[in-house]
Amino acid sequence: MTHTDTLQKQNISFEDFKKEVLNDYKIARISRECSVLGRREVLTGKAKFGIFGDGKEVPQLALAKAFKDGDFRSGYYRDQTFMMSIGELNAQQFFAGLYAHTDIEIEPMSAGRQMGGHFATHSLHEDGSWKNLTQQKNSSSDISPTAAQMPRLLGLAQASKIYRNVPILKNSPNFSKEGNEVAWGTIGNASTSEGVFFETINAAGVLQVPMVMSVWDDEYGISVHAKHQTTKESISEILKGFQRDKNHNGYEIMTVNGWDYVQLIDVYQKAGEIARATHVPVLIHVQELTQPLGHSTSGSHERYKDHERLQWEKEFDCIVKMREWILNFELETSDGELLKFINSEEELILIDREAKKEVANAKRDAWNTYLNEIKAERKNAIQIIENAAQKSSNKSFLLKYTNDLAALIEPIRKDIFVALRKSLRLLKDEDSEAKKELQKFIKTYSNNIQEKYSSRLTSETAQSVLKISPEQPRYAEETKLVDGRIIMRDNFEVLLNKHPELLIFGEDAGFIGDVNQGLEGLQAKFGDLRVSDTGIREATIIGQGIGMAMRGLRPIAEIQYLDYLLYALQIMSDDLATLLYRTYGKQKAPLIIRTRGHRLEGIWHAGSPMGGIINTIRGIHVLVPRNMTKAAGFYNSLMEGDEPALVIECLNGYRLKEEMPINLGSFKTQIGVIETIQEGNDVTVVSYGSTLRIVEEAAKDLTQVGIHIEIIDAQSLLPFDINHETVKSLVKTNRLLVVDEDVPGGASAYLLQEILENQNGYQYLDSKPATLSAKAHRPAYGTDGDYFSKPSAEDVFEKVYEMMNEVNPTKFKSLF
Ligand SMILES: Cc1ncc(C[n+]2csc(CCOP(=O)(O)OP(=O)(O)O)c2C)c(N)n1
Ligand SMILES: [Mg+2]
Repeated sequence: MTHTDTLQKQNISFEDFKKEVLNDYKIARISRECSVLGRREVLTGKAKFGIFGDGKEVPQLALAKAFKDGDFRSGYYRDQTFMMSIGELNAQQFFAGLYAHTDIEIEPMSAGRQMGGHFATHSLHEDGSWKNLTQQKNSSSDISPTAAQMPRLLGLAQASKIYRNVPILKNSPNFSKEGNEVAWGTIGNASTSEGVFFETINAAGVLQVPMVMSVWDDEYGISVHAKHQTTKESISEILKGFQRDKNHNGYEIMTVNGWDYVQLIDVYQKAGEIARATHVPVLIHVQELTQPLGHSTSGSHERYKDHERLQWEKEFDCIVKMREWILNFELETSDGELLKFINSEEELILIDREAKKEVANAKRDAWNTYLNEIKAERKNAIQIIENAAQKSSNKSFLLKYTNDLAALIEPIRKDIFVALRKSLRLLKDEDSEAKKELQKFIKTYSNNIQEKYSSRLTSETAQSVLKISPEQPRYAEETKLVDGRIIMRDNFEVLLNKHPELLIFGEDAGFIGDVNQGLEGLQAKFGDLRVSDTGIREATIIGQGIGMAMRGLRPIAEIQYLDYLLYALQIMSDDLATLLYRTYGKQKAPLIIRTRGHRLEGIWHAGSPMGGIINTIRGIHVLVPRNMTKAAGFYNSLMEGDEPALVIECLNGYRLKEEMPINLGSFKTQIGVIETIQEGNDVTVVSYGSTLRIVEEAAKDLTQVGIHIEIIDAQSLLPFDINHETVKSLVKTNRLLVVDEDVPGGASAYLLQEILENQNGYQYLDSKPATLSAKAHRPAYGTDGDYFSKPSAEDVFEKVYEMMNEVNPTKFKSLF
């Protein structure tokens, strides 16, 4: 393409084009200078770690030009130039991120929670409500695991398809203008080796969604060359089969050199147009990129790149090339005038100098702002300790703490807290007003500061699911008993009518209405975009859900069986569970994950790995309803809130009879609240899900021998019993047994910690607290396999009986 074409295409005058080019050059220089100085800040100890965008600047300028309001990025740590180019990151903020400044106004990417290079924009107001995402350029918050940005990217792109094609959603002014938004992905060449990359590429090709995927190819993944990463050493080469043709949908695949500013602009414009207009996904393989400063601050690339490669990288550095292009640019107009961007190199040297100066100033300002805040806190702390020292017998020791603290040139909060807390220890045997002041100061300061590091794991807004008022299911006078799945189905139908933005999808969820027919007939009623089948690809089913939820939709992503959640667990753990936390509440994805488990037979059908799940997804609510009415009530609650949750239905409950409520879609099961389903005085038995039926069976047999257990349904594992009701049962029974089907020390250990430690249940116990779980191995197949692998009613009976035998051996004679 010629330069005249570029001008004509963009319909701009030469003067405007020149301005844009020089402005782009300056952004690239600023970005590079940030990388250079950023690296130095880490090497001199002011920041912990640095990973920068050097060598990838020019393609990002082109990407930014094609990126429109309403669009979304899902990318990785190299994209600082793009963020600067769309106006969402300046040099001072860049350094604030590097220093981990904890103020979201100053460090807008994550309030210091993420290491630098992890970018985000703000989708939410302070109260958690949505901003108008169509009026801003959006970047979903980056995460570190390579390729983990991919599943979410699929959902971000799919949202446009939904907004364009679901008539009832056509008018969604906060989120879409007729589905014209493109989701732009970026990934490093080596990260394309990850499974989720290929899974996402395939799924986007199937779904035909407006996703433009850029691969920044610098031939390396840290030290490992492309020959160890990618077949044929080329991702565009091996993805050729995805190219669309006359007869098949597919991708548009483009390749371009990362130092070729003009070609890049052209390629990105084209890619944007195709994806935006037709929703055809595009892959752009951006080749011949470099890493002038090496991979990150933890090493040097001279160790693994040979002289020739290093030499080539110098020559083909994209900024060097862009500079050459600007210098050599000449355009002759039709009347013979010679147009140039600059008259002499001096002009570029001036820009280089300005960029250097601006970045140096920004770095200094960011550091001072960061440090002054901490110095002010230090000043207060020193004052308080000095006051306490005045009348203390340990005065000299205390003043040593303050002197040492005052002497630190670059104090951090840890230094201040260590001094404060050690000072208090020195005062433990003394009594003074100043000591009380110190105690008070530590408490208040600690509360204020801990908030910066630990708040917003779950919603703290008015839409928190914990604030939703409960509503009991109501029944007609003439009760109607139906299969549990009918309650689910009819409740989902009401929800789909009530919430136009609700979508349900998963393997077999569409046409047949899920394997247990809880969605029977709903695709026919609501269309195949709102109730849909997906491929067998759990990680990207969750990714669809995350991305769509980040754009205002309310997806319910179905994972067919609990055991197969493991394929999705990484994305749930790394992305969904951390989203609100890692953005300091500036992005959310209220995704509901629906699955079914418990009481199945076999190694991969146990349906019980609860400990593993709850310990990896803190930040997502985990709900374990014992029947379908409870489950439906959870969905009704979750739809009123704005938080992600995992709901595990009982696989053996779909055909069990339950009474049909009349207030479908509105009765609500409270989240974080237990239910006592049988009262008793002897032992408190806590369980959840299908195991409760076994406990109930054992309870009947125990009654026969004069033992009355109190049965508590946990219902909600994350959070568990926020009102601390369980301990009240212990006050009565003084004995505790937790039963589940997980491995020993799994979710049962979690419940023990909650009850004994958090609720102080230990003080009411007269017997050793106990758990009854499955064996450590996964359950063997068949009924006997199940009986000898998981707790049975007999096991529960004997365990409880044994506890009572210890209490009263004459009344409850030993069984063995
Ligand atoms: C799942 C996972 N494995 C390993 C790492 C460590 N790691 C960070 S970056 C990186 C190399 C990525 O190379 P590439 O995708 O080519 O991106 P580049 O850094 O070259 O731009 C590795 C192995 C990680 N972050 N996540
Ligand atoms: Mg690479």
